[in-house]
Amino acid sequence: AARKPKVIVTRKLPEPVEARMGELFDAELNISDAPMSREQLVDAVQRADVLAPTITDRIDAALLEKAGPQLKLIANFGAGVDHIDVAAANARGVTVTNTPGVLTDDTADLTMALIMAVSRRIVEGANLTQAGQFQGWSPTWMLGRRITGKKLGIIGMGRIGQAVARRARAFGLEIHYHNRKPVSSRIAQELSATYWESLDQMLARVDILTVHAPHTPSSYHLLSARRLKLLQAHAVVVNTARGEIIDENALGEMLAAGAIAGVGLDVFEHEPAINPKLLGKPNAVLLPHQGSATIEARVQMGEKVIINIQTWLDGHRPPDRVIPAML
Ligand code: 8YV
Repeated sequence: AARKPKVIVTRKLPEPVEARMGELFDAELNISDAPMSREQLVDAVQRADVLAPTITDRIDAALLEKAGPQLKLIANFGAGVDHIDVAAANARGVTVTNTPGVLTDDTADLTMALIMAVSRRIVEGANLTQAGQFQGWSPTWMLGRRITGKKLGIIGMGRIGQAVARRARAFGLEIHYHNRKPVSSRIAQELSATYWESLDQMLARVDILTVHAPHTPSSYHLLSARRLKLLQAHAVVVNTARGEIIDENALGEMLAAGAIAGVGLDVFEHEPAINPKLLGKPNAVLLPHQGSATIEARVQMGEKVIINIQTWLDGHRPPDRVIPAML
């Protein structure tokens, strides 16, 4: 029988995924789950036929320079590939794949949870109740803002943006979106969605803003200090995409100044570090990058990694190949 390909997996994955990888490949698993150091990553790309990294691995051109000629596939565990220099990989004949689709609904659910948590002050209320500070109801106490009837602005109308729009429609929100191009008229009609070619114009009109774009050189600080200032003072900003899309410092300053009503963030500019300006604020609901953190999504992400590797081994084009033109 042919030699099994060496697949190096950089982080601990769900047990059934690791078991299947062990059957199919010469799999080197990360039992400790500690993120790989740069040295470990260099060693991995020198020995692996296939690398299965995650967001905690920086696969840049300098690392790829050090890769051995046997490295042919980077099968990322995750949808976003901003930690991988896809162009540099492709230039060396290394294919890159990701895991889209299987985390769409979970990320959209968490987005709705953040919209509700911030608008209705859920975390603040839960914390004070846990702390024994519910000392009697009052008509004017703990008032949040209604969700029904408000204008939701979506930046990035791909799979996740559309899944958020569908959920938001059921909550009576009005859908506005900014994207490189409008969605098909069928989808626009289904969602009663208004397209804004000008992000600036959309920002000035929405009550809730949510980000669902990939992080690329052109989306870095797309929400700059100047653009954030276009938001209304009662606006809520939610981000479950990538922290780098928002100028986090500017966002923190606006929050401190009361220039926006609140933020719900699952992602940060310098994860796992949190900008101190965002800490200790009751109107900032912060989560540790939990968008796709469900048992189901993690198993399906692993299955997608396996299918991409297997398809590539069989000599076919992997289903989730990422090409720079998509980014
Ligand atoms: C993961 C994500 O937690 O898929 C993505 O882009 O951000 C999350 O699903 C992580 O990136 C896995 O590598």
